[in-house]
Amino acid sequence: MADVDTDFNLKVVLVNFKQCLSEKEEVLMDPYLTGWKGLIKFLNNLGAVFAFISKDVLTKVQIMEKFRNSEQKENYFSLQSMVKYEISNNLVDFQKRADHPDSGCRTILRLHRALHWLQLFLDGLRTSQEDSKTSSLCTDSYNIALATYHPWLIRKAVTVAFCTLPSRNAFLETMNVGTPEEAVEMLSDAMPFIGQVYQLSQKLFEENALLDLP
Ligand code: 1PX
Repeated sequence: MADVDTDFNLKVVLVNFKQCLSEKEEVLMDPYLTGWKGLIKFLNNLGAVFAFISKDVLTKVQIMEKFRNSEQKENYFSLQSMVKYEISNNLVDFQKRADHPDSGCRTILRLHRALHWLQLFLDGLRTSQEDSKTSSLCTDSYNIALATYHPWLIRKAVTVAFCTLPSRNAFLETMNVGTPEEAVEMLSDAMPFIGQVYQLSQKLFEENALLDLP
């Protein structure tokens, strides 16, 4: 029987981040969430040791999908409309998680930080030597983008999981876009869009003092 996921590759997933960018320089929610769902599939393929990570991302995507399927869906059309709506209606907990523990803003902030990790990691892979260690690239990016936001236990578990990652070239092949060289080329094409999504979101969160939400 044909594998239903034969056409599923990282290029298809990363295109979603290009589609997030609207003409008005907004970040559109639906392709953002679709991109994350694709990344979850990749994460699941990397082995059971990554299950605790993919479960957390999935929970966050589901929180956002609930907003997109609610009566307020238009307010969650883009990251910009979400921020405007949640702030002007006092739907964000700024000091500690209380009345609105799962606001869209704090949920997207977690994904936004993780997107920074992804950007650094894929850029590291793309520009590294053939004999570079995937686990080191992963750890370096994690230490820059995410580690400060995670407690000790998670940092340890993450470090153990990274050690199970395949070599650089084998990892590039799991992207399912051809040879390692072709994967590197695909990443070079895709990374600017991820960078733009990250920058626009960062600006939005910065301007609205949302970068430290509990
Ligand atoms: C073929 C290449 C594609 C690779 C795709 C990989 C996609 C990985 C996406 C990782 C997303 C991680 C989201 C983390 C969100 C987060 O920070 N959550 C924590 C805080 O949330 P809370 O609601 O409690 O405030 C939460 O506590 C975290 C739980 C689990 C640990 C998260 C570790 C993140 C490590 C990121 C590296 C992923 C390794 C991928 C290997 C290639």
